[in-house]
Amino acid sequence: MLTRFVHTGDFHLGRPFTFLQQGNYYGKNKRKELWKAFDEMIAYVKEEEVPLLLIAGDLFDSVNVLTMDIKRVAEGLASLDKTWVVIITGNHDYHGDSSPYKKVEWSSNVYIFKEDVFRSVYIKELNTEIYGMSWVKNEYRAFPERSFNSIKLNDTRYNILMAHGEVASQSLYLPIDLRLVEKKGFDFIALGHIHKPGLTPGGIAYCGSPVPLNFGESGERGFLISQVDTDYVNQVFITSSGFKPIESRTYQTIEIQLTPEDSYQDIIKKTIDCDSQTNRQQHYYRIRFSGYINPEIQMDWINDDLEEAFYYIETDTTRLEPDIDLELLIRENKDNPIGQILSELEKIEEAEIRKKAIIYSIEAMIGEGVL
Ligand SMILES: [Mn+2]
Repeated sequence: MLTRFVHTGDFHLGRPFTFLQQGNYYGKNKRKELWKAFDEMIAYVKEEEVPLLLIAGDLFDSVNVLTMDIKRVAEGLASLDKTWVVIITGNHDYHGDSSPYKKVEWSSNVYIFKEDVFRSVYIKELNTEIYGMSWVKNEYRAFPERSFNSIKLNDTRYNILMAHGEVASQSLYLPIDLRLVEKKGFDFIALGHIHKPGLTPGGIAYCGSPVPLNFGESGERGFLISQVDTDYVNQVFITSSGFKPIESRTYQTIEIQLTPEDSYQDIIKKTIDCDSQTNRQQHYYRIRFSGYINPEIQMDWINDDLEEAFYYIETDTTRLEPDIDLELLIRENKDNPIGQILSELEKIEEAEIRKKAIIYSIEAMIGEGVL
């Protein structure tokens, strides 16, 4: 009887994180963090004696990951002597000629789907049948509908579907039609590929990436744990799923509004005040400045001046505009070359280009001490 199972995937193990700063100090930390999350997931499954672990694709970041990394995973899974592990491959670790799954030996508790049509594996002691499709190349513009339609579920078993793709009508990454897969009557649908975790009341789930991989991946991360109860009267299974968070450094994008009254020190203070000291020393921050700034202030060194206050910081000043009264400037300079340049630039028709041209010239003139 199946009592509980864990659904995870999209670990992207072996990803060579590159950060230009500080001799790739961040990349090394990120790599360690990914392995720590994998080890935590394994430790949870082991301690809780979870009988089934589903890995829904992109366990590895590419087909070129180091063999030592693949062995590390194989050893981790082999240590789960009370757990069946079922794996499908994704677009990153597809099962082609150089498949990472061909490079090492897998223990007998691990089952890997190796075809790009739906097959199933029945685990008798859990009365559970798992249907899955793996990637064997790096692009699927269509769902393997014919093999899916030929699936005939045995209702006395707990039935799981595993697929790695995108819920969309068109995609290069295996488009999945939810209505089609829902109709079949699976007890749980374990999806991979989309890194944002999501769970519907009908038991369709994206487990998400257990560790966020970039600034696009905000919000809580972890894996899904489901509890299965059997309603013997009505002969149905009742699945309740929840999210088990894994702690890791998160990505924070913060907008900071500046005004022309802000001095350089005010800007530094405003930025540091965006979060607590503990958080700033823990997470990744992308600070986006916007609004109007005193044109005397140069933002070229802002990142350097803030880096000690943050574990990681990057700053974006492209939305900032210098606070300049253009009409006044043209009027005051109407009899000299500065005024002539500005009124020439004013004739540019495209508004966005006109604005940029005027701002850059004024900044250059301030920089040269002409203004
Ligand atoms: Mn993927």
